[in-house]
Formats: sequence, structure tokens, C-alpha cells
Amino acid sequence: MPFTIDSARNIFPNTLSADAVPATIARFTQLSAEDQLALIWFAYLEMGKTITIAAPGAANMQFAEGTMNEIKQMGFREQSQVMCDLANRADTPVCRTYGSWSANIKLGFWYQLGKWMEEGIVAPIPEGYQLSANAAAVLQAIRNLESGQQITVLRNSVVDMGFDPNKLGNAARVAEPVVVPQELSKRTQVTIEGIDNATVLNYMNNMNANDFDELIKLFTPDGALQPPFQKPIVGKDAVYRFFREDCQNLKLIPERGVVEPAEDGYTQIKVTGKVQTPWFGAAVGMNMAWRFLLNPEGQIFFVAIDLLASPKELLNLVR
Ligand code: 45D
Repeated sequence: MPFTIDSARNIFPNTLSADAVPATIARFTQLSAEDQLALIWFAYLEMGKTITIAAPGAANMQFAEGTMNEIKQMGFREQSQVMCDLANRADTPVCRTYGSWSANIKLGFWYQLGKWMEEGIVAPIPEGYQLSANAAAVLQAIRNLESGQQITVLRNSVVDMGFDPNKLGNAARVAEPVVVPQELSKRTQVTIEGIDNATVLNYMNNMNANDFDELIKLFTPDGALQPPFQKPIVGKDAVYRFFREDCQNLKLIPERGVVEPAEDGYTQIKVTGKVQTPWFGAAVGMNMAWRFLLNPEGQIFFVAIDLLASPKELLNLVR
């Protein structure tokens, strides 16, 4: 076989991803727990002026309900302690429960806490809280990002909180139920300038229809998918689980692409376009690239999904 997962990661090496996102998260992680919470609070308030978060569906929240009610019963001191524990990734019962949740449940949990903080049910950030100079600089860095990068920073900082899920084992994982795939007659079909490759078109259309059973058939048994700023998820079982846990109700809006032959009958394809998350809908279009490597049978051996550095990158299809 001419490619390994590692070598496949380097196809279309001129693709510029949004390095500002991991750089900002790295600075954020250095801050004290108090500063982290206050900073997210301020960022969230400022963002709320221009884009609103969609309220999570009831299904999302049923898994977090017990923990949220527990927090609701606590006094302010104890509530603040729980939030600091989450930011500190401490080993506490709440942090362990939090660590078992999928990204969407974690986001829904904070969404609810944020509302309760506004309503005075959960301890607010103390009035007049002064961010440290470092925290103020990180907040400014977040302000300077485009909206797709801002929501990625928020998402990733929330996902990183709590007890490390890798130390919990797979049995503990809790995710929302998988929705029924969209009815065939109601599905939309994407068109991509420069691309008529059936695998790529089916990838986009099946993802948009939440049809993960069909989607996974496009992959080779040892195939891999690399989400933005992450290591590849390797093997059909793991990729399938990722689709069901983390990829529901996404909207992929690919715009253009380029196809070129690679070694030994493989094909490499780069596509750029927008992605919308159910949390923000059409209000935030993230600028994305997909870099596919297909085997001679047209199956996906590797695909990387990148958040792009700038809208200019949408036009960068050089090999
Ligand atoms: O700490 O082709 C308070 C893949 C203050 C799959 C708060 C994909 C205290 C393959 C405000 C309360 C998935 C890879 C906190 C494509 C405090 C594929 C609350 C890509 C935390 C295309 C904060 C999909 C809150 C992509 C409530 C790129 C924050 C999806 C909420 C990207 C933040 C989705 C939210 C993103 C962020 C979603 C809801 C970036 C959501 C972001």
C-alpha cells in the first residue's frame, strides 16, 4: 500500500488551517480557573449581541438533568466551586459525570448554567470582576477572530473541561440518541464546482441527511477521519461511533474542489466550503476544507477536515 495514515495527513500541504484557534486555547488553559470562567462569561455576553445560540433540544438535556438539578440545589459558594473544579479538570463526582458526556451534552449543560447565572439561580461572575492582564489579552485575541473561529474556541474549551474521558473508559460514554436519517424524498443534493466524484458527493449528502449507516460504507475498513485540530480517528468502528455521537444535524455546504491522481491508483481530492452547526445555524458559516484520499476502488482511506485560516483559503486549491 502506497499510503499510511501518517503520510495521508500531508496531502494538499498548502492548506492553511486556523492556527489561531489552538494557540488561543493554549493561552486560555494557562489561566486560573476563576479567570477562565469569567473570560468565557464575557466572551459569551459579547458574542450574544451578534449571534444567538439555539436552545438545545429536550433530548440533549435529559442526560445532564440530574447533575444540573444537583447544582441548582447548591448554595453559591458550592456552585462556584463546581464550576472551578470543571475548569481545573479535577477528579470529583460531577467532573467524572461531565467527562462521560458527548460534546453536545457538555455544551447544553453550560448553556443552561449560563441562563441560570443570568437569572440569579446559579452563582454569577462577581460584579466588577477584574480579569488578569493575561486573561484580558486572551479575551482580546478571541475578539479578533472571525465568528467560526470564536465558536470553535468556545466549544473546545468546554469540551476540554471536567475529568479526562480517556481515564474513564468507553463504557462510561453518554451521548444523545441518534436521530432517524432524513427521508429519501426530502434530501437535498450538493453540487460542487469541479467535482463529480460519487464518493465525495455521497459523503456530503449522507452527512447532511444524518445517514451514518450509508456514510460509513464509503470508508475502507482501516480508513480514518481527522476532525479539525485533532488526531485521526482510525478504523470503521471508531469513525462510525464518532458520526453517531458528534455529527448529528450538521450542514455541509461544499462550494468547489479539485481532483488529482495520486500514487498507485489512489485519488486525492480537496473541497472547500462552509459548515453550519445546529447550535448557530446559518448565523455562523465556518470556512472549511475536506482533504480526501480515495483508494483505487473509490473508498475513503483518509479524510481530514480543517477549519481554514481565512475566507481567502476557500479559493486555495493548489496542490
Ligand atoms: O465556563 O465532514 C458560561 C466533523 C460562563 C465531521 C459558559 C465536521 C462560564 C466530518 C457562559 C456559562 C464533525 C469533523 C462557560 C465535518 C463557563 C465533517 C458557557 C465538522 C463554559 C464537516 C459557554 C463539524 C457556552 C464542525 C454555553 C466544524 C458556550 C462543527 C457554548 C463545529 C458554545 C461546531 C457553543 C462548533 C459552541 C460548535 C454552543 C464549532 C458550539 C460550537
